[in-house]
Amino acid sequence: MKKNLLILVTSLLLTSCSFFETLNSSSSITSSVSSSSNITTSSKDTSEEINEVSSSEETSSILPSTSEYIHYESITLSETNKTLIIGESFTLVPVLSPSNASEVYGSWMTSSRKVATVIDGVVTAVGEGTCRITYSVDDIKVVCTVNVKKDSTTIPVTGITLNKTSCTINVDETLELSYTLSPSNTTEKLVIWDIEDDTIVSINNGVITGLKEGTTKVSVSSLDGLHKAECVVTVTYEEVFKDGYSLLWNDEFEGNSLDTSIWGFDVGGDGWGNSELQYYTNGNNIVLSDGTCKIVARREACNGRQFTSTRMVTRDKKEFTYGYVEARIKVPSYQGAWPAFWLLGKDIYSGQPWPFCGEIDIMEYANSSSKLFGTLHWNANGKNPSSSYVHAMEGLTTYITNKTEFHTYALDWTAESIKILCDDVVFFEKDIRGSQMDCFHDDFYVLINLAIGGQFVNEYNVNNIGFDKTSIMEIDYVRVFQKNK
Ligand SMILES: [Ca+2]
Repeated sequence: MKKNLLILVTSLLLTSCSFFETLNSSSSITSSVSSSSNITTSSKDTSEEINEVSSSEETSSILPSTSEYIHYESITLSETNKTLIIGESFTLVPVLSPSNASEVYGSWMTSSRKVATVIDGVVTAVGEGTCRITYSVDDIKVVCTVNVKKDSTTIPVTGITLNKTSCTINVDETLELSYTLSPSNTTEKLVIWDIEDDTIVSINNGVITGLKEGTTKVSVSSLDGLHKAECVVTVTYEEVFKDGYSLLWNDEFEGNSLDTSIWGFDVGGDGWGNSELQYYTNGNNIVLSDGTCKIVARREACNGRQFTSTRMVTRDKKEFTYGYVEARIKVPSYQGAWPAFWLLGKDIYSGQPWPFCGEIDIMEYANSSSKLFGTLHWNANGKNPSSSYVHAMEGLTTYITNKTEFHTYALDWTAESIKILCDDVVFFEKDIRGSQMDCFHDDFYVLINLAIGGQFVNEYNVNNIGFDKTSIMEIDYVRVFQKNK
């Protein structure tokens, strides 16, 4: 790898991810990215419906205990005959006489769940035929006959396929299976998902999640059960491991929301000491899906800024001294992009202002350049805040092909030295045993952010920022190991 030496000791140059502002806790605007949805009905939904039918059938009538109870004389249903088309539903209502009779609690039953289901009076046509919907109170039973027809425009399903016939996922990993019905213009869009062994995977609208090691089958069927496709799912368990080290903490970004026991947010839009253009929201620009965390920057007005983004931090949650810190990250590339993965001394807001607290920049990129920066910042006279302020900075750069693809960015931090790596190759190393570098022997926390514009990228004009609506920085994992003694 090509290396460019960059050694500077200066009082104010390239302040990088350095910040003086206090935390701004003002509320952020609400916005969110909704993940793509489809029109499937999951097996879970379907089975829940059936369970509800069963339980309501077993419900016995209970008379309310009230002194003003007015007993009914007769009960009829709002309809006694109904013709429906498959997929349609309507609500049956018990009609009491006299009309001021007290409410009664009866139970609903269908004579054929293959023709129509009933839940709390809501009748849904599921298959061709005739059935009776019965409402029972005490010894009284009232009936509505339901005829279910196929719509003359019904185009039945003739086949179903899955996008995968086999797949392998890790425990806690998710994967979305999608199905295709044929003909493509079929009017019967409902499907049923099923799992052979639901202790190995779970499924929700086609999204499967590995639960434990093993192999099972996931299937999707047309509603009439005549057409079915299967995928063999193998779940593996791959331990997060580094030889000679123990895992201190990690976040693999599985699931749908950020783990707040690990991450918090720096919120605000004052430029963060670097004339940055974005407003950092309180997590509104974070999306978790498919096992990665996305920081989604948006071109949108917010609290006087024209962009929103996120700076996620482990301050007060995960702070540590020394270790091997690694993240697998994809960064965006355009004029104004400033993605960063870095660490700050934990006392930056409590007695040890920057740069006395120390800063370790593991990854920073500017604009669409492929030049990767790894940099340290500290106070040249040591971390004691009463010593005079002399910003010291030292780092190196290297060139990374395809920064928009995943790379691992890492810090190997011991009592002796700090090494910064990309894809397991050290590109910057610094002995930190000198007394002026005492800040690097104290607790730090992790920050990951996507800044837009500012000093590091030398771009201050919102019109020059090189994305239209959204820009994404994607993080597969963050892992922190400590060397075994
Ligand atoms: Ca992951």
